[in-house]
Amino acid sequence: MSTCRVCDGDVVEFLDLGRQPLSDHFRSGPGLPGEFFYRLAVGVCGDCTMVQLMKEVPREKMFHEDYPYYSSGSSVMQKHFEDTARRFLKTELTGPDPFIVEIGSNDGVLLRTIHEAGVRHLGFEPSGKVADVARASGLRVHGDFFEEVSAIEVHESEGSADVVYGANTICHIPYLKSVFRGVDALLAPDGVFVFEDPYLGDILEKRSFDQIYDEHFFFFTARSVQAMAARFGFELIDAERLPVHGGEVRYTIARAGARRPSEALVRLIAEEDARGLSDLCRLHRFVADIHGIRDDLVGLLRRLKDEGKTVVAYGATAKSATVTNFCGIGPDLVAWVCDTTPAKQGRLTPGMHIPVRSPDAFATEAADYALLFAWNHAEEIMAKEQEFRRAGGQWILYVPEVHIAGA
Ligand code: JHZ
Ligand code: SAH
Ligand code: ZN
Repeated sequence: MSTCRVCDGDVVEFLDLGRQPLSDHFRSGPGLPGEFFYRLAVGVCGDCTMVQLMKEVPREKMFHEDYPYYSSGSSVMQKHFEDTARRFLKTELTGPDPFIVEIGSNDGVLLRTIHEAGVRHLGFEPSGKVADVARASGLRVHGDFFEEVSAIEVHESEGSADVVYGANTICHIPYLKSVFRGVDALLAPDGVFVFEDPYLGDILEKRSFDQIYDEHFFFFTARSVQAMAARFGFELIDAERLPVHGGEVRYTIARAGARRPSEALVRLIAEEDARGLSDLCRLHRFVADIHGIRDDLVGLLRRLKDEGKTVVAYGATAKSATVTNFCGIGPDLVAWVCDTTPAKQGRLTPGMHIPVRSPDAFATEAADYALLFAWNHAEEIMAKEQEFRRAGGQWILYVPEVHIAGA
């Protein structure tokens, strides 16, 4: 049992993914001392239905100078954030001196478009090198964690924000009470707090258990976010399903009573209630699914090894740390993994120590099979790696079940 980080209710554990390393910690050598491990387990709050990790990893261990995830690494995601920024410019940032604050602005993938439009902005980004990339393109970035104290400071110097936005960041923050108090201090009376994160509904349906790792602390539903917003004097007014990162929802929150809830929100909540998304029996079925995927994937990789096939992987994702460490997949089953991120290349994956190489190796060293760790970018990756298939290569996917693509 643990205590809910939103409502202080009792959280009941339903899934134990065992001993796990930091999902974005790529080491330069296996002999290096002191790799950090923790027990990755997930529970559901009996009171407010929020699904959450049983224990948090200290934030400085995850988000620091050398944090290696660069949001602009996917052209589909670049387009997604450009569209998102344009929408804010059109619908919310229309007053005389509009101001948008982004929580987790990373390399500036969203704020770039805001800046080009000449609109006042500020990113909160504690991870040093990714923030520097944003600063190099002229963006204003505060190198701090967003929480109550830092939000109040920014409000004192910059005034109220019309939009507070966070993509793939709010679900990373266990101290959400402090975040909501910060948003309360910073947001204009008719402003909106908008965030998008992986959707529990998609995770259960796609059995994408790899969305569970140290950085992903919360697994939201419209129901749980609605209850959370109300607790802090806000109101959930819209929920929009998004296709990115394997299925997300964008939540729009306003001050209580300030805006009318949308039809789409009412529909999504009704659908969630019908599916019983946070019922323990539904969650236990998910746990059984995960064990099936582990058996199938390890079985397939062992068979391919016995047949003398070469297997590599594509995308040294944070998500894949959960898959490799939970399934026990090391360099004996997957020779190496390719990734476009220079900060990951030449290093080893967390825990299982699979070497990371540049995609050049993928083009020159024809493997028989490629395990697609970045399955959420399947379309983009398969489109640019068509030669792999032409040369006889095959893609292995494990979402929503273990299969060979197109087979
Ligand atoms: P991708 C990270 O998760 C961590 P990850 C974080 N916790 C989160 O929530 C999401 O991002 C948003 C590479 N790649 O996006 C780049 C190629 O090599 O699935 C990345 O290393 N070639 C903040 O790491 C990785 O794959 C390509 O063509 O699970 C993709 O990581 C493309 C498109 C990507 O997120
Ligand atoms: N918004 C981008 C980045 C997601 S990565 C995208 O969707 O691709 C998550 C980012 O949040 C990391 O860069 C991390 O450093 C940052 N982060 C984590 N906790 C934070 C906090 N409390 N305040 C601001 N940023 C935070
Ligand atoms: Zn709760």
